[in-house]
Amino acid sequence: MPGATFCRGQDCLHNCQALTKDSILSRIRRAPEAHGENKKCSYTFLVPEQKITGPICAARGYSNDKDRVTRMDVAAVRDLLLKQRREMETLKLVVDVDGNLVNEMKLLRKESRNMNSRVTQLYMQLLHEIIRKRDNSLELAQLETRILNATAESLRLASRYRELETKYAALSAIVNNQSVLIGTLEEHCMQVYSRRHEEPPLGPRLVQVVPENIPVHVPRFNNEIQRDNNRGFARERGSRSGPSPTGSTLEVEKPPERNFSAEGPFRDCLEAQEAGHGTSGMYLIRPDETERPMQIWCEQEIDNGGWNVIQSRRDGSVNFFRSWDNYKSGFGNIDGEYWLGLEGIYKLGRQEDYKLLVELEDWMGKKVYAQYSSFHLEPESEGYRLRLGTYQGNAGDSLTSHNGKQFTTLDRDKDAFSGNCAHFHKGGWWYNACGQSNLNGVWYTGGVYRSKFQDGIFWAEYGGGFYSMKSVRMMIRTID
Ligand SMILES: [Ca+2]
Repeated sequence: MPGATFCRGQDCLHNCQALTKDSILSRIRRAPEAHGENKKCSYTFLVPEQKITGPICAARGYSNDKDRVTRMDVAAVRDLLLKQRREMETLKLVVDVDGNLVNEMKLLRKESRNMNSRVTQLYMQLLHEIIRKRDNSLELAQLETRILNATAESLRLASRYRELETKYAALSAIVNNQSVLIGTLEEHCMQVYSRRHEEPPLGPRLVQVVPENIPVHVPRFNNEIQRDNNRGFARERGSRSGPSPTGSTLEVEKPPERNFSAEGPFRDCLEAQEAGHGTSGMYLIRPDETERPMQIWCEQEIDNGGWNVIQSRRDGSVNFFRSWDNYKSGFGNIDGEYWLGLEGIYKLGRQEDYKLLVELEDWMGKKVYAQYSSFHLEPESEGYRLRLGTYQGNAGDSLTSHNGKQFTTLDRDKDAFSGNCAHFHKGGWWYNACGQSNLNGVWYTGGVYRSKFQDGIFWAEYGGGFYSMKSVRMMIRTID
């Protein structure tokens, strides 16, 4: 077609789509001038000015050629539609991608919020921990202060305790010295008195310390022991409490059969044990060559049993400041405090080889003992002289210095002291001049005692002369 614009394929479409109908027509009209006769165009298309929004129908018989829709127009429109569809798809893809991005964004925001919340929580926890640690450190500091204070206090108390101990030792030494001094002065006084009057000095004032009901004269040996009829087995019916009346002789009645074995009396507690009596208690014994049986407490439950208890102190219920005859025959309550009697101990001790056990208990409840490998007494004609073997134990040896000494009482002075040791120690014992032990002394409460004389129940190696033991037992047993 002469004077028309020529193009091919997509380039043609591209170049021509923006042209208006008038411009195209004008170009068509101007074309022959520009290009000459030999130019050809394979397609001719007209684009209406209005925007194409729907299908375009190319009606045959279109009245105006200028307005007629050609195949080219349709193809161009199709291409345009295709291109728009592609663009729409591209846009849809872009929208989809954007939607995913939005979702991801939402998720990220949510995670961010969660993270913020978690961070806040952790921060609060951290603050709490910091505060708690500060509180703990404060408490620790307070505790350390308290410990330091307590330590200082205990050190102060320990120091004070040492001071008191030192003072106590000094005071004890003073008391001991004073006691010795008093003894010396009394001796000196008696010597002066003796020189002036050339007659024996008066004895200690016995009336003040010896109860009136102590027998003055006991014609012959008997088992003059107080009995408490309130308690226990092997108790005699109708027996008295308290010391025997002066000059009376108490017949030892055999207890009811139900309390004692019919096999008794025994030679000693070991024989009773061997006869099947394994319980500690009161038994009747009759040592060899003895006319009358006597009561004794048998300790069958310590150290294999078979122990004959010859002396017992535990509550101060019996007065031990007594005469020779009392000490010879014995006194007290078999199930309480008592002294078996020198004659009984002598007769018991000569029938076998015996050993001695001294059991001591202080006021803190601590028990200690002193054991001697052998023990017996010489007869009355020898003043019941003490014969001891070697010591072993944990109480200390406070009896060996009395070994070989005769027995001294208030009314029979056989000690090595110029005065009467029984007067100072208020008991009966194998005094030397005077003693390292005084187990028949005065029963004081509480241990350390205050007295003009050293007259408590003391065992010098355990507590010294001014500590009175709470309980004491002396017992003898056949040597195995
Ligand atoms: Ca003397």
